[in-house]
Amino acid sequence: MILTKLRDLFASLSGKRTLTEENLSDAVKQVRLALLDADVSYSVVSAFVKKVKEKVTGQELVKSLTPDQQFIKVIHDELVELMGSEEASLSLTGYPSVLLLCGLQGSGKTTTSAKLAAYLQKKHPKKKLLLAACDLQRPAAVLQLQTLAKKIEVDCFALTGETKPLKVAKEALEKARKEGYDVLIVDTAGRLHLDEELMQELKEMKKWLEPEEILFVASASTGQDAVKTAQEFDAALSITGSILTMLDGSARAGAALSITEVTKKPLKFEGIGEQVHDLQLFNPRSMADRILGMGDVINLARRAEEIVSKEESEKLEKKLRKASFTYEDYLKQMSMLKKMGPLKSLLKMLPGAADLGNMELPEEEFNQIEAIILSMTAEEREEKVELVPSRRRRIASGSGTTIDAVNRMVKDFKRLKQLCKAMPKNLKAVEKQLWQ
Ligand SMILES: Nc1nc2c(ncn2[C@@H]2O[C@H](COP(=O)(O)OP(=O)(O)OP(=O)(O)O)[C@@H](O)[C@H]2O)c(=O)[nH]1
Ligand SMILES: [Mg+2]
Repeated sequence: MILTKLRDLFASLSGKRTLTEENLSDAVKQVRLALLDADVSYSVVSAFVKKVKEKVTGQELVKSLTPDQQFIKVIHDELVELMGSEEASLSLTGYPSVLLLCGLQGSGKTTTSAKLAAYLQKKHPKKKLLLAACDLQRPAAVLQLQTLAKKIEVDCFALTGETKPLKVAKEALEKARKEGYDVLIVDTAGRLHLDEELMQELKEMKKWLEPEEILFVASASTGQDAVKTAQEFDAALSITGSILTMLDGSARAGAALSITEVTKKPLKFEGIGEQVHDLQLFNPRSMADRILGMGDVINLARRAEEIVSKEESEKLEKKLRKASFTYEDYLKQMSMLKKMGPLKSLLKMLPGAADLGNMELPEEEFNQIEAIILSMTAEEREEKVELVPSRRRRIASGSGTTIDAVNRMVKDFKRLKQLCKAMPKNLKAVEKQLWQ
């Protein structure tokens, strides 16, 4: 990880009061490599490194920061600034507000259209939403959107047999106006390459729909191509923002930097899975953390907050710190995690998540854990008595599981307890490192 490398590099600098051209060049080289490795486009990396260098050279050190901390802070701040500093929200002032999604084939437009509807449904439950299926290029595209719409119970407008997307768009807008829909989300056809004819079609749609938001959807795996594609979509349509999908995959997050740098438009959302609720506001600070390799603490906290009331999570945190975390709490934690979606994607966001590799639990195992804990007596759940073999046997038969399963659960519980105890310290260390 870039942080470790930098720390090694600067270990020799302790005692020095300023960062100079000389002691910087190696560090800058590391940053350049790390960004290229994260798939940030070459031109963006060069511009970025130049800016960091200017900012840092000769800078008087803040007393409380060591040179490496200072340097990392500058990089972090620059990354955040480049990606827009603040979270950007959607503009929704029209009657209706039209959101037009565009992007290359397979970038996630259709899924994201439905995800946006699900997001707005949750955020603005009073708003009436309409999806419009304007991808007539791919035979199954209309059905795909209709199926997703049905799943989240949002209306979807489609015209069977129609071949002109503009016609569908016009009629959808008419319906939205007539029937008092607040938001119209328009899914469009994908482009394999930047294709003039299809781009023209989008331009026409833009003219008719006068969208409040034109959102360029790109997959995080786009890598180096992201710059060119984003540039062309922006040049043709003057996009209002972007959405980065597939951030849950193995792709590096570099496209986020490239896209914001070339379009100068905010990244508004990020897609983090295939399910309709796997969409969250793009947070520049959290993405900078991720690029620097610190785990995605902010997003984890936010998703957890959505489900657990603040009070409850504070209580839980206190318990974790004091190690008075019981089986009862474990069960609560498990069911919260279950609600939060795939455990794996959550655990990946934690700093030091590699240690948690074996903690991945499939759905049936959740149920098994639940059954086991529910078969324990109150005293057992609070760890007031030792779980001797005879107790474990009783629990196994009471929960319809096996002694092995009970043993495994106990072991996992103890392990989680230990990890959780260490976690707040991790978080503090990260904070300290950056902000002191
Ligand atoms: N893992 C993951 N998969 C995603 C995400 N967003 C979309 N997908 C998947 O990516 C595939 C393509 O998504 P679509 O929404 O069909 O993409 P599209 O841009 O509409 O594709 P075309 O209409 O063919 O241009 C689907 O299998 C989606 O389930 C994401 O954030 N994470
Ligand atoms: Mg599609």
